[in-house]
Amino acid sequence: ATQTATPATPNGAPDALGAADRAKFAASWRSVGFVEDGMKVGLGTGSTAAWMVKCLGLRVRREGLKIVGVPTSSRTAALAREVGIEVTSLDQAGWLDLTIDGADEFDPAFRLIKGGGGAHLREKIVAAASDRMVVIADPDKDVATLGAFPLPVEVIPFGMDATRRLVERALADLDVDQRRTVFRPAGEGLFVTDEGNHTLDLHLGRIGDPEALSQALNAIPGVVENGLFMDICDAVVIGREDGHVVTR
Ligand code: ABF
Repeated sequence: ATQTATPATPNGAPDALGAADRAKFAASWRSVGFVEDGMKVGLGTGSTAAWMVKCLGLRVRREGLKIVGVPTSSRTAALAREVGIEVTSLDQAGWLDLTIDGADEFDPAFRLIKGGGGAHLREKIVAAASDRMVVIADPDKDVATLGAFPLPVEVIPFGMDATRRLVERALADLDVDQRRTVFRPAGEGLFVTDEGNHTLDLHLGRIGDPEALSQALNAIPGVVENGLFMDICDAVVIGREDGHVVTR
């Protein structure tokens, strides 16, 4: 992929950014180097992915890079349009060359927890419909075992309390020790996803067997999708506060 040298960020020189944004920008700028002319690109959600969308917009405007973006949330769609990226739906695009997205945690096998940003359902559909998925992250998200970050589960509003009981029963059946479940709040009520569902956050401490847990959760009728991503991520780009970037 062709890419010009690290530019001033879309929000000013990298030096003017806070430490966290410097790390996110560094990973994002490196990740958009994977994007080539003519590609259909899945655009993730979250604060790291927002930097990536800005960086990609910069390449579109400066280099005339011709790409089509498929956003994973209404927030990302609005930002992509704002920075000059042509946006379409996954159905229009058909299949994607590459998806770039953030994560809440990743382990050595590139298994992920996603959904802290509330968009893991669309994120998983888009990533699964891509030839490659690249995750952008900071070093704090690099874990030996998943689970310190609460695992998001998207739940249909109809019968949500019964669904929660079934989730808790599944956790008990899997001998998960710590199993506090919380419907994610927002304002006076509950968080509502782009699909009109709620998010049940599972506070588990550690997830010993992500594959078994994912299967058990997705077998519950009111569960739409959980935030464990396995066999989807191909590479992780880790940005540090000093601007150093490692790709695994
Ligand atoms: C998305 O945004 C999510 O799947 C993940 O939950 C979150 C990460 O957010 P941030 O980049 O703000 O830490 O990628």
